[in-house]
Amino acid sequence: MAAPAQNLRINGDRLWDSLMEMAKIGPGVAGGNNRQTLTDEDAEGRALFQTWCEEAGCSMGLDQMGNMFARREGTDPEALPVYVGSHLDTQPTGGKYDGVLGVLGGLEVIRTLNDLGIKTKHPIVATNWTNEEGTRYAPAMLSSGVFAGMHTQDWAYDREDAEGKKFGDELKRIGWRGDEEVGARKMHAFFELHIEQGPILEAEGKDIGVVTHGQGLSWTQITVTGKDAHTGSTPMPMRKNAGLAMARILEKVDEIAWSHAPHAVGAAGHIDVFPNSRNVIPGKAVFTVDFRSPELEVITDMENRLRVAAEDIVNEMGLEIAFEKVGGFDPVKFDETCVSAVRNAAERLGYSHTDIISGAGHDACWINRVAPTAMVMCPCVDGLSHNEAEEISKDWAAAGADVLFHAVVETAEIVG
Ligand code: HGY
Ligand code: MN
Ligand code: MN
Repeated sequence: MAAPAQNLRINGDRLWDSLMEMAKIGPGVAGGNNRQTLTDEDAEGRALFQTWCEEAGCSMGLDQMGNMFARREGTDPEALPVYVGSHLDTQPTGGKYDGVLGVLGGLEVIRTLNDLGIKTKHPIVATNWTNEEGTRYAPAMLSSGVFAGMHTQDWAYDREDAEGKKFGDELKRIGWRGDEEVGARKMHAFFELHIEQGPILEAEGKDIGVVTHGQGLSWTQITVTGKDAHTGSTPMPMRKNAGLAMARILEKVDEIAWSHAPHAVGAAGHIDVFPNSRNVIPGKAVFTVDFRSPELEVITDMENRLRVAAEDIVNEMGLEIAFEKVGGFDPVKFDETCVSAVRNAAERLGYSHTDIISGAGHDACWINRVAPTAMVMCPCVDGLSHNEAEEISKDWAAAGADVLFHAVVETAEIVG
């Protein structure tokens, strides 16, 4: 396939302006974003994205999980489209670029093709996947997971947030539940641009990460049950302290992850104690253990060792424990042809680049199961993400979008 000419570049100013415009929707309290999935702010961000796509001449599609598809026609309407996108939903203390760069980078590919009057054989579809973050509704990458056949739509619709609101009801409430069957769309390929969310590219002075693999993820929600009691008048030997048991288990999580250094990681980001009153010994603790590794057998080992250690801790303390797997996916190897398109694009454009394994999960990890898929990464400042201080440079954004443009357009086959 003919590659785009080396001098073809996206419009970095326009991309940056769009990022800053989108960042005004669902602002955080410290310069980032709180645009959680299926909130009114999510709906507002979707509407802005749709307006921009329609202004770029795209026809819009919406499926029953709220996944958004903005299609730019190709010269061969029968040719399977090249999809390009990510997610607009953010963490509660999220940054302005996690996910958003990939959605607006996809739109920028279309805008640039329009500017240059370039036709491609395959249509190109800019995409926004619903609920990538998995914060309000576990698991992460929920809707790309339904699209890839990893979850049923009914199961997804029944997922509840902390207030007991169901996913399907909230999707309908915000007015973004479409009619299209989820997963009916077939893809020629899928590309996702994303910030690295880690320190490697910046530390190595590389503009571009050529993502060859994604590490696997395991989320286990643990419920420890003890007994509410007075923190003052209850003698220490009589206590059934679920909070203490959780603390001891979380020490084990850290120890187990370190035992598989340097690549495995482990922590708990979701932690609730009940009744969470200053003078009540916690009778219940609910928390989610997040283990990750590029190797499936390491993930399995960490899960098994944690279960044994946690059961020993609660048995010794006379408490109860329950485990529920609430998310997970195996390590991913992306499509070599698509990965080469990304690497060759970086080379052609003169951007420094290195192969990298994604530490974070992405919609591309599920879409890779149903279509040839690859990712492009750009650095982020101090490797920081899932923090309102998340920051990238305009040049990094433009470089990532340039490489995305070249990989997508080469795969979509320029016609004229
Ligand atoms: O959890 C993840 O890796 C992604 O940011 N949702
Ligand atoms: Mn993301
Ligand atoms: Mn994220």
